[in-house]
Amino acid sequence: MTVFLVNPACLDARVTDEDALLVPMGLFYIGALLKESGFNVRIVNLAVEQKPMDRLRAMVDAEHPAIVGFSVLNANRFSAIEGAGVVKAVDPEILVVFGGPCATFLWDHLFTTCPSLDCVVKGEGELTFLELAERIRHRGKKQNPSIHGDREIKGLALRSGCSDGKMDGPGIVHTREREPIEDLDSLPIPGRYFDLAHVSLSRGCPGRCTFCGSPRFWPGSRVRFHSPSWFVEQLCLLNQRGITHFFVSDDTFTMDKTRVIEVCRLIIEKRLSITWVAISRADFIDPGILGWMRRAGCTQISFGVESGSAAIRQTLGKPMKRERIVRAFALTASFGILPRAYFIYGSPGETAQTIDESLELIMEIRPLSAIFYLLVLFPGTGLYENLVDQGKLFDSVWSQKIEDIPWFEVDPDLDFERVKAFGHSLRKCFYSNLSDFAAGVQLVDDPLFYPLHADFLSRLAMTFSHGEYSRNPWVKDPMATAHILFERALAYHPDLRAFLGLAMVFQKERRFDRAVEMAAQGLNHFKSSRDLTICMAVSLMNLGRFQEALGFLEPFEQDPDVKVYVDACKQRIQ
Ligand code: B12
Ligand code: SF4
Repeated sequence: MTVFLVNPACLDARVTDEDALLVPMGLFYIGALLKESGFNVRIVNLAVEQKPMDRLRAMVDAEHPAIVGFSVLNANRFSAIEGAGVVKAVDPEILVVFGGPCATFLWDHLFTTCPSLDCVVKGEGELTFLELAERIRHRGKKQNPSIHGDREIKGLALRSGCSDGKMDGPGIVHTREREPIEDLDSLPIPGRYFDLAHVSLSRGCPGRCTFCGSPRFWPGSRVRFHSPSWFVEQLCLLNQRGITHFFVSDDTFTMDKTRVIEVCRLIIEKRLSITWVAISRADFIDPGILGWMRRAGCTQISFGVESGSAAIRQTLGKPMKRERIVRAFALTASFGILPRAYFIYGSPGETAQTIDESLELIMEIRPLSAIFYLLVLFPGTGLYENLVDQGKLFDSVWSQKIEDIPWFEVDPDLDFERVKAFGHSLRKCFYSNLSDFAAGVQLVDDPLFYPLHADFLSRLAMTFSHGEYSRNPWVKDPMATAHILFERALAYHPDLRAFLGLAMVFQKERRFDRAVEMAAQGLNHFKSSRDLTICMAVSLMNLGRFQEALGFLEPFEQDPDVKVYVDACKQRIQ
């Protein structure tokens, strides 16, 4: 029996944001469990299709799945609704299921607006969906969508007449609530069946942030974990298939220090050559854990700072002490892990004064990366539910073609122009001071970390010389910053990226003699580096030293990229 698991497309086109095109991790978890139970599973990513509905129609027509499950966020709900219609138009007997945060909190609205929707899986989806699929496998498609059986399937909302259960609203019944999966390790490893780079060690968060859907989606303050060995086994499997960089997507990865250190110990013991980034909170960071994380390949930790105003942090449900935030950023950077700050603006109570406080905090924490989000509302968050309770907002608002609701639209004290100006001043402050933050970063003086410091500084330098920061007009003299950082890197340890980067900076400055010197120093350490060799040859060519350049290029003559240079040298020598 075939099951389709679909990632619908977001409403707004995202030209540069590849994140929004990714299949959510939960679909891989569900897919792995179904595969292990003998189902034929197809992951369908509509977000990357030019004509998503045509593609879906063609696939359903060709493969006739028994069930099509859509992973629904608020941003992609219209694509899910349209997709459901497409599926039913091909074959009305196919069971259409919605799951994910939007389906969990907005099931009522979705049943009303999507006649093709048969049932909603609320919350954690693996076991509910598996039982549903098994029921259909045993009873056949014809009897669906009656989920009737000897045993009720917990965790569902479905149209009446489909099952016994508790009636809620016109024609919708709910089965009993499903208990959380106690042993997350009992789930098959998604990486055994699929290629994915987003992984997680836990489910849930002890936080209570009022703008975040996580606390109500993964209810209870109790966080559940995979064991370190399960987690690292998945990394190994994925790494064997060529994935070398991971996004650890736990809400607060460093919550259980002992477990995280064990994860790091296993990564180091297995000599996994990977890099990874994680998300944490300033109150779950200390030098012990950072040292382990850095040695195990962690290159960046993101912290939700949210605001420089203590009052706004309180309103947003994150009453974190300022000193803790400052300390977490300094500590993280000192271990050569890039500290990234998430700020939110346009919050309840936001004024020019609170924005000034955020600007001051930016100057104090000196983040090396920052993302500034406009506060938006989603169902299931404290802020949204309060407004609904007060009768100021209704779920019917989601009939409009919007991905989310900016807070300023419901706040008489704010308006678009003011909020836009707030965002502008935050971004300007960060980017125009970034060169100073980066050049002045203070690192722990421990020889064990010197090679890692060189790696960190040269990566950071690259973002100024060739990456994101090199193109940002607010960033002051990015090349000079790159130069300082590459030199600092080499003062710690011979680092291939730093030699190459510095040689390329000299090339850009047309100081080819210095570029040759730098490439030569690099080649002393990294003799077989193709990139350094090419850099050396190109610098020599610019100095008119074609014969020497040819000497460097000849070992790589077969490489089509190199052949151009070889031919050019030969021409000039003749
Ligand atoms: C990591 C993450 C991302 C990663 C996702 C990487 C990946 N490949 O998974 C990235 C950075 C790409 C991302 C992007 C976005 N995200 Co995000 N993300 C998260 C985060 C922090 C964790 C998600 C996660 O992996 N959880 C663990 C897995 C196991 O859970 P899951 O994927 O939700 O799946 C489970 C259930 O939801 C359910 N389920 C899910 N789908 C389905 C489908 C079926 C058929 C069934 C039966 C069940 C089911 O069962 C699954 C297994 O138990 C959550 C917050 C949170 N803690 O949940 C926000 C969150 C999901 N993201 C959110 C948002 C807004 C976005 C963006 C729209 C942001 C943007 N403006 O672009 C984009 C949209 C991306 C897209 N594909 O459409 C919101 C969604 C709010 C809402 N109600 O819609 C959340 C809840 C955060 C918040 N603000 O509260 N995100
Ligand atoms: S924002 Fe982060 S810390 Fe706050 S509740 Fe959500 S996941 Fe937890």
